[in-house]
Amino acid sequence: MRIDILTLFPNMFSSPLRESILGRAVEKGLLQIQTINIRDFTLDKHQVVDDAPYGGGQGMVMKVEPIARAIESVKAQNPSARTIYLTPQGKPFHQDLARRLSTQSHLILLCGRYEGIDERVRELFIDEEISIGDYVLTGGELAAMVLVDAVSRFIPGVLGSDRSAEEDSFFNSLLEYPQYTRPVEFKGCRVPEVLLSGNHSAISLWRRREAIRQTSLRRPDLLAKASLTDEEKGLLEEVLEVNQPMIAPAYRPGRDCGMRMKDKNEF
Ligand code: 4FV
Repeated sequence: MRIDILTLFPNMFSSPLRESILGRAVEKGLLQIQTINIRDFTLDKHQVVDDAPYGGGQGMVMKVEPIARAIESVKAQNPSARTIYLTPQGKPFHQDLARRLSTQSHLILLCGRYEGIDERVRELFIDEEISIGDYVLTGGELAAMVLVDAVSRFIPGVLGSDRSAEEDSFFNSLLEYPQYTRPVEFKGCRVPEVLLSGNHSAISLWRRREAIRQTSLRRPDLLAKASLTDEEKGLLEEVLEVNQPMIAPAYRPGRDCGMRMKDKNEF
């Protein structure tokens, strides 16, 4: 996959795209990432990329011409590249969207700054608008990195031979089951016996039940859109009987093992 990132701060991408899994994916040629400085597409000696908003108001707006030239320079090489603008006004980013974008061969990511971009960029060049969350960043760069990371995990070979992004959280809209590794006991907290049993069908049943339990406790909204098997529906019934009124331990770091009773006005 090729990804061209249009930004006023290309250096922000140097280390995140050089480290660890993404860095290796670039080395292995599974990912070609190029940062393009929008300022290089200004024609004036002061390289102006922003201006005051027509109609008044606070802040500055990114000018249409440098962005247009930058996008056209990439589209000249590959007219079928898909242009995405990272913005709070975009559709919410999620795992299925990441999986869909991973099937594209060439993405252009536009990172906004200041109050945003001239609306004509949207009208003339943007194929899709994506938001990583309902909060305002100083720029679209971090959002672009989040998207590159989540999408890259679906590219075969990026996660390494034995791993595929298909097993992750949100696979089938369920959160992941609890993970444990050595030591078998820590501060009186012991690894669940079933995981030490070597009984793989019992382990996989425990993991499916725990994935459903964690999802029902932390993200019941996800359960609503999960397509559960009949067996999973049975597990959910069980879990719902047991759960009330317990909550997940993760909300109580450093307390004793296992579940605790919920204080009514906790949340
Ligand atoms: C954002 C988001 C985001 C808005 C103003 C950049 C900033 C500034 N992008 N998901 N949330 N962008 O906050 O994607 O131009």
